[in-house]
Amino acid sequence: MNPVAARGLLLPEADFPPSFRWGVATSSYQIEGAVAEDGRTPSIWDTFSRVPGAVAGGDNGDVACDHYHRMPQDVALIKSLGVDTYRFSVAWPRVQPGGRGPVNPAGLAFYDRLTDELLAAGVDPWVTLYHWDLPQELEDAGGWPSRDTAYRFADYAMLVFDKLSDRVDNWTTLNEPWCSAWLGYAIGVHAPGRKDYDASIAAVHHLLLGHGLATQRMRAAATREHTFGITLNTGTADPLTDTETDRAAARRADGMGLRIYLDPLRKGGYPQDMVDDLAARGTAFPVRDGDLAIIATPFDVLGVNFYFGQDFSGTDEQGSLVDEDGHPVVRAVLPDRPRTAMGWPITPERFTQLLVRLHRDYPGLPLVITENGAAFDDVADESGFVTDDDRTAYLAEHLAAVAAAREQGADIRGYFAWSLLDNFEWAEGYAKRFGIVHVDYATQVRTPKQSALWFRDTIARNRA
Ligand code: IFM
Repeated sequence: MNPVAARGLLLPEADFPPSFRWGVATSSYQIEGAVAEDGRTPSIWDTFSRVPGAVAGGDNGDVACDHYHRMPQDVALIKSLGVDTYRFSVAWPRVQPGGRGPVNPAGLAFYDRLTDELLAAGVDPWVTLYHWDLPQELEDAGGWPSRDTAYRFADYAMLVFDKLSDRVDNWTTLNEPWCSAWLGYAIGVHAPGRKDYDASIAAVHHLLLGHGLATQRMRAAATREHTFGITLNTGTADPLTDTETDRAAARRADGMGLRIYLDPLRKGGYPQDMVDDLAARGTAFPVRDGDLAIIATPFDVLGVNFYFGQDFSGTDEQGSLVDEDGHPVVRAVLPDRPRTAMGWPITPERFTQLLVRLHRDYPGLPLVITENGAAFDDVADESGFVTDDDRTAYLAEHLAAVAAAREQGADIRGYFAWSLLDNFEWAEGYAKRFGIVHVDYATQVRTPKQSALWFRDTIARNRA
């Protein structure tokens, strides 16, 4: 019997058609380990995680889930969940050490084996080319704020595409460029840890340019049909109160979080209100002739990563309208809801709101939920099993939210749970567990949690 039903938990049930894609997702640095094997060179996360205080517990990805050595058994685990697709990312410094020059055959061979193993298990591989592990040498040469990195990214993408495109249909260029640009270059809580607002605006543009260049080159080289896309981290930005000040703050948050990515990707240019706001701060996107056409290269699917929605206020806690530098205040206020272990509010109804809005404001773009999930303070029993009612409920409520958005017309074609495994949660280290499969880091034993069994049964019910 379904483990959740057996416990008498009442969860919302959502129905999806047989064509709906069901998957689990991971990323290279978060699970692979083996950071110095087979020619891999350091990424910005290898460097950043050595900075004292940068990562909780002083953790790093040196070993992580040791997936590099345990890949076949992890693929067997994926198969056991009944998913049809596995979304993984490729580590740039493994495939092209240093981020430029020839391919490293030993590094690329890992993804070649992974692809074959997945296909043999009847699981469709979904490749993300960049999930934050920039080769350190490219950061030393300027990183994403440097225009050259966009061209280096397109070259690297082609190395992977040339090898895997005979077997891989689904290609995502970037995962969550907002995190790379904002967390990495503006506020410095992610690698490479820079705090330079102008650099982060340049990074936004060069990430998007890299996406466009890579998409153009992969499509031109394709000898059969592929699905190309980009994944954004999305949320909702509502005004805390119905005042002009709070509405302006929500507009700015939505602009920086979503529209500065989706407008150039789908509408051919940066939103004018954000261009004006940046001009008022004395900065601008470093656009050159032809860039916007490259960025607006058509793509086939938008990957949507959703965790929670937020409200925004245009005043700080003391009531001031401007911050210490004289810029307008944009203060996130978390809705008063139960929270996950990350402190993130649980807001499934805002997921529906977001998906319907994406469908309305960016029409004609199929959506796939490439990440959704939650960290909770799991307690494993002696056998390693975790009865994670909280995570199971989170997944059920968010799947119901996806179904509700589909009923309102949003073209949503699939859903990936984040994450397959407990893993290295960036600045939070290993303390935060997002997996639907528990990992005992001392032994590397994997044990599906209740949520994994529920997800497996939900997929089977929808297929039946
Ligand atoms: O673990 C991350 C992932 O790498 C990117 N999206 C959000 C997840 C949870 O924070």
